[in-house]
Amino acid sequence: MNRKEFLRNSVLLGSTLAFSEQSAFAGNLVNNPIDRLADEQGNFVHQALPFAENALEPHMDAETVHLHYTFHHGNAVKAANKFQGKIREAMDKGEFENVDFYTKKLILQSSSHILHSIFWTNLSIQPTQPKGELLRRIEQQYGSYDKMQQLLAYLSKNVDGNGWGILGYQPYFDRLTVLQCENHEKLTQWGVVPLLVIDVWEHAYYLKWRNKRDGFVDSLFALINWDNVAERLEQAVKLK
Ligand code: MN3
Repeated sequence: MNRKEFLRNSVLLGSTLAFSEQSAFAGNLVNNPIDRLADEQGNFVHQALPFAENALEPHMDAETVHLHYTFHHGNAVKAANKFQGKIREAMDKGEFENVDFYTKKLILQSSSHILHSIFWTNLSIQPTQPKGELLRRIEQQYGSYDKMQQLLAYLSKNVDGNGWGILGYQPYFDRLTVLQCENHEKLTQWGVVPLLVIDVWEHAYYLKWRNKRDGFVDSLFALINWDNVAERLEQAVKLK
């Protein structure tokens, strides 16, 4: 989905969903055509969901989407802004120990914000298939789409505790990479741009799937917006 389509869909959804961020979102776009995670002053922004909260039923229930988007993601945005303010205050006072303390807190919350923002746009009411350059790279590196999907599913299901499975692009090596992330920021790799992220924190599935993380991960592949993943790859390749 390009920026115009995303905006148009947001406007269409606006009549049925109350997005307090919507006007701010439309009014403060920066250059990245997919994401707007911060405004021009550097404040973190909780951009609108690209679909209605019940749109992903039955794979993902509306209550889970509501709680996940509004509180888990939303609170990460609030916390990131709070910690960023604390860092600015501490910098003004020259209190570097406090800068260090709040920077670590900011990294966790801003990483949550980044991954959740990507996560929502990775999901779609209309299932699509990987094609073009994305599919070519997947087949070249992993042998087939099925094999890559199996690897991504395996890593996602087997995260220790809370975390994410991630298909990313590594611009330094011009290669795709499949990573397992603990919490929101651990086990990552310098430079990798996330293309497709799978949230396996319990809040992402527990209401519907209970303890069956494997079932949730397998089910999620029916919702992947591969056009969004392909668009992310197209942007990321420009960084090489
Ligand atoms: Mn989450």
